[in-house]
Amino acid sequence: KKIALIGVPMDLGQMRRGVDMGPSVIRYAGVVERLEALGYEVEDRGDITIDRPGRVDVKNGDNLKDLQEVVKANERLSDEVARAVSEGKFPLVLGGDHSIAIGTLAGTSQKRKNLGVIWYDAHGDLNTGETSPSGNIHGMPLSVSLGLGHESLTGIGGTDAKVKPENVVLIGARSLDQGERDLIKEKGIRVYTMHEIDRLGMSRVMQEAMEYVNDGTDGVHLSLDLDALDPHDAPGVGTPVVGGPTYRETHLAMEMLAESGMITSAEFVEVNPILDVKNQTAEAAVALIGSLFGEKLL
Ligand code: DIR
Ligand code: MN
Ligand code: MN
Ligand code: MN
Repeated sequence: KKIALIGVPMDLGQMRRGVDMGPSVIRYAGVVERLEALGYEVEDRGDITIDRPGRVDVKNGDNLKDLQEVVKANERLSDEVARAVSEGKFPLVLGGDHSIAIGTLAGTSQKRKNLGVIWYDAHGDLNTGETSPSGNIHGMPLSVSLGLGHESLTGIGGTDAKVKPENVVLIGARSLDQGERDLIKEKGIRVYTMHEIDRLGMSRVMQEAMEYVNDGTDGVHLSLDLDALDPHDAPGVGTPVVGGPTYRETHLAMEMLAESGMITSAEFVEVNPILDVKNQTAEAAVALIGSLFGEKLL
């Protein structure tokens, strides 16, 4: 029961400053103590170094903002995650914006060649430079991990695709760009939008989603974007979307994942204290991490 905690103070994948303080405020909200109380040995490896350009939000000719800096940080993160996995530790990555999932998945997939992925997010993060309306790389990490997009991103941790489309499930989606919808259809990616959550309930959705990603895979990664939650429960995010799963529903999802024992790596991203209300979103992240690692009232 060993966890390697890795902070990634990245804010260059999107345009709201402040999400680089995510790892710091999640630690401040007591993540290490919470996990230790559950009996885990937590090795806090500190933060990955982010190169900071003098001017941020600079798009290159391929509609990618701050590409070089995002690539460098994700290469470092990939190495650090791969090291944790090879030492038999559970990598728990704290963001930072969601562009860091590129490095987490690149690192995890060094060992796990048939990785399942649960993408819990209001968004699809399935854009490429060609389809992105924003040029923000935090809207692209899942497509990059599928091997799509700019080669300096898809090449991090090796040129192979890190994840197969049939091993991915999206939960909580309610904002998808046209190119993302097209890609979901083309690849047949499984998506539980808010419609399915409303109709079936979170319990049934999680049951189905877990069966789906556990089938034939050699590990399952949870990528949890705090903007998946309804903004009432997680206001401290850069791109809130109304009408999301509640704090309670998300706890249920984490508790079901804990009971299944299938999760082998995880990341919690997009906590932005500048936009938050009294660290509520960081505290939600820590409480959800507690549930994911088996915390129970009785
Ligand atoms: C939008 C927003 N689809 C984009 N994406 C976000 O910029 O690509 N992902 N916020 O979490
Ligand atoms: Mn999102
Ligand atoms: Mn499968
Ligand atoms: Mn996201």
